[in-house]
Amino acid sequence: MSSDDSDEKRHSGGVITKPSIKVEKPRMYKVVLLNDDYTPMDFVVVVLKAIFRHDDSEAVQIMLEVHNKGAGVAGVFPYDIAEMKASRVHELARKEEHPLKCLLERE
Ligand code: TYC
Repeated sequence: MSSDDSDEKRHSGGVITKPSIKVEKPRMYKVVLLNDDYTPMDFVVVVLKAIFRHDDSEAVQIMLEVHNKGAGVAGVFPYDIAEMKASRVHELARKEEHPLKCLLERE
């Protein structure tokens, strides 16, 4: 590329214009964990640590929020990652025969 046709250097009437390259920010999705009466609290904490990389105190806090309010946000991610984490939650829960569920909510 020659030095005078790059986006950064293009200008009109002495005014430097913004580069015309469009960079969309990804839509973000909350993974919302749902309460139930049967999944053990310890298991929910393990899930929040293993799948959402929360530390022990964050994981306990989120688990208690879900337990007390009915739902709570485990994390916020671009769609593909949110979908993958929700699948891993359901897979782990099914394996251990717990009814734990989560859903995605667009931010
Ligand atoms: N309510 C469950 C219990 O009392 C604990 C629980 C917390 C279950 C969060 C699901 O997403 C959940 N054992």
